Amino acid sequence: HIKACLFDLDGVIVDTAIYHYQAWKRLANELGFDFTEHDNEQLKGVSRTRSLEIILELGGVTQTEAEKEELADRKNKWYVEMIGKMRPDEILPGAKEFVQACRNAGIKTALGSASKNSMMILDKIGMTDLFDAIVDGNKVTKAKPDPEVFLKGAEELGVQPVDCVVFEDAIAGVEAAKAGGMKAVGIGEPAVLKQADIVLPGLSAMTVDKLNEL
Ligand code: G16
Ligand code: MG
Repeated sequence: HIKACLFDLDGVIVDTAIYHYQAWKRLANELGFDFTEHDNEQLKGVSRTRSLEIILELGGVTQTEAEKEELADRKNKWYVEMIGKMRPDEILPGAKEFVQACRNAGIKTALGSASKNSMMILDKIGMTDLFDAIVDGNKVTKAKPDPEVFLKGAEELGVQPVDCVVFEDAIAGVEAAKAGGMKAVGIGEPAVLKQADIVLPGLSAMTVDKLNEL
């Protein structure tokens, strides 16, 4: 019997990938190379530091640790400027409704995101109060596919991993859920999210009844 639902943020609740993309592209262009939307796929669910490393590899650029820190900060300032303008109408279809439906059914809810900016995003879209626990990039040391982010979420909720369902759009995120002993609902393409128990195009296709059929 499912007692908790844990949600990834980018790609499940909102689509911030577009803002990450615009900020990374601006950084790549300043460094003298291009960064395409196709390249951006590799960064989904990946931490800021790792994302920068991937971009520098794509551009064939080497930087010192201090330079990398400055570049990541520069990108983050542009990103924060963009998410500062986010509005509740940017919530992905059905996301708010499903999180609310879980709560109405007595199922606990948590956020499990790699982002260090998740509190700001939740505030801008007006969803902070819909989560019983928020575990994000500020609280974890090991990135997905390590299960840490979701295990911490389950712990904060006081629920066993086996009673949890994770909603994820990234391969690494689905892997993290499975590695933590949880059920995983993939948001996206079945051909991509092969490890997920079921794959849906979005949360508007999800219902509380479906939770116990997993
Ligand atoms: C999100 C995005 C990633 C991003 C990461 C860190 O993860 O999918 O592209 O690199 O957060 O974000 P920030 O730079 O804001 O700390 P998630 O786990 O919500 O999909
Ligand atoms: Mg994601």
